[in-house]
Amino acid sequence: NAMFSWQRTAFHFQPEKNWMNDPNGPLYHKGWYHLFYQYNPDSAVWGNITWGHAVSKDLIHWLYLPIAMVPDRWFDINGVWTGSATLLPDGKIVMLYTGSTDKYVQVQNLATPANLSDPLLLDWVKYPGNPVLEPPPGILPKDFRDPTTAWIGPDGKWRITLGSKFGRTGISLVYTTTDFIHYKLQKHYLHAVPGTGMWECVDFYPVSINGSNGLETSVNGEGVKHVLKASLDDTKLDYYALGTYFIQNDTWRPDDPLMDVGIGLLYDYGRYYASKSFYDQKKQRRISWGWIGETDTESDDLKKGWASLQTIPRDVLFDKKTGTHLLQWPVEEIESLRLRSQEFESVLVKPGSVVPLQIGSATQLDIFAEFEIESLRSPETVENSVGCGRGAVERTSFGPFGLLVIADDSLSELTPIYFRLSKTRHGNSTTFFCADETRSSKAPEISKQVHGSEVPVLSDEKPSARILVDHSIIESFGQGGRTVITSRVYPTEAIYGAARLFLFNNATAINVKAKLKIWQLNSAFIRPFPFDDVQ
Ligand code: DQQ
Repeated sequence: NAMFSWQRTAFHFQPEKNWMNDPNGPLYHKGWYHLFYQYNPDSAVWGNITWGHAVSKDLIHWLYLPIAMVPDRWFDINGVWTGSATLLPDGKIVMLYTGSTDKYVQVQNLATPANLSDPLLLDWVKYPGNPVLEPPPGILPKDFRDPTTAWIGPDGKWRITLGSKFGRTGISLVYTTTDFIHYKLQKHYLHAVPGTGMWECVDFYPVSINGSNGLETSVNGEGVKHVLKASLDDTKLDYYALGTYFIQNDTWRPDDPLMDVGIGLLYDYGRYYASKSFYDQKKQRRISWGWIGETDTESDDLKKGWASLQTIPRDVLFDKKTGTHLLQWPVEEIESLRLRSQEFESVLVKPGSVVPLQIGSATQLDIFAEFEIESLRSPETVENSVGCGRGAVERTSFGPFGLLVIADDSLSELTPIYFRLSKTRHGNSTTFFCADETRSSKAPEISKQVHGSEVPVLSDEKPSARILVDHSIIESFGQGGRTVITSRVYPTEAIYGAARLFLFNNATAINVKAKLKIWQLNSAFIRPFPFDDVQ
């Protein structure tokens, strides 16, 4: 189907056709990274959910494999829903996933690879005694899903947690097990936050306070904080918080109650949901994936014949400098796609101006930008305008300034990725990092929003951003990945050779000097596994 074929991406993972949502059970096994995903093999809208499967040597080039699990048993006949992998010390692999039963009850099921010596893990065996977990008393049948990777405590018992709700309070239940067949519900919730509704796709993992590696899921103790992430069904946003895990009673407490799960930080302020992380034992890092949904209509998706993508896998680390944020960064393997680069030392962008960057085609890019700010005058009024504003057209003394991405020559389509500084009456300055989709496409019936959030810019730092551009996806990482925004856009003019990149400064009281390094990125190969070539 050629409709909107330019919206296909060049290096983001997406199936050849039909619907995809959450990333499932990522793991590394015998030289291959495995990604499973919620997949409808029959249509470009959600339904008939199976587990799609793909493998990669480097997290960038992917080979599609046959579907790993289909809804074919009473305990998952209405959907093989989201789940996670656990690698056991003896080399076995345990997959726990949610099944929607013949009665639409959400239960947890166990599956294992038929043949562990198969690097491709092609065949999966569902445990005949499934389900291994049913909703406990007090939990409604449709509020019990998405088991995490298990972690093991000093008592030798494995723990999993999974999301639910109790009234309007979002909760995460904890179970212990030794054999992944029999489970015991713990007395306490791992955590609960009133008013946040149903928690989907809970993720729970340690991060190192001082180290620069990721941590295996069971690591705990000195020098470790724990991240709790919940995907809020009500808002379709992925909230996280940093805190402390108490193994004695399997509870977790946020460092800052005002920045708790569901009310504090987001992994990504744009189009992003249902993320899942895993520990990569090959490179000692924690990698997280997120689902980029569509913002067009279902009928357009049906016409296109496909819907949704996955983000570039991101390295996740604790931000030592702030102590309050995670850092998310595209895995280093993306750099293998870099072709020629161009550098711009100090491009002056005066108030109210737009400066084209002569880089040729601008559809597949890896951009680094750093901005120096020069005050022109002290502003007559100090705007109290904190936030991203109504988009990049709203001018204040200190912003917005940044880049116009996936723009055409006449600027009829463009997506500004920008900073906006707000001086408060006390003279303090806060910085917002934003993406404005409102002029990203001339196509009708597309949800176009202004996304963004505050990003800490420390006294020894300048506002900086890394931006990955891939035809219809813009992943923007502010201040080394403290604040991340994914934009799903649908250009109709700014496509292929017509796509351009510009600098802009819509502030009224500052000059901006931009320093940039921009790489053209090659396409990744993402295609069926070449079984025939091998046999
Ligand atoms: N998607 C799955 C559920 C999960 C939701 C169903 C989140 O398991 O809660 O496709 O997007």
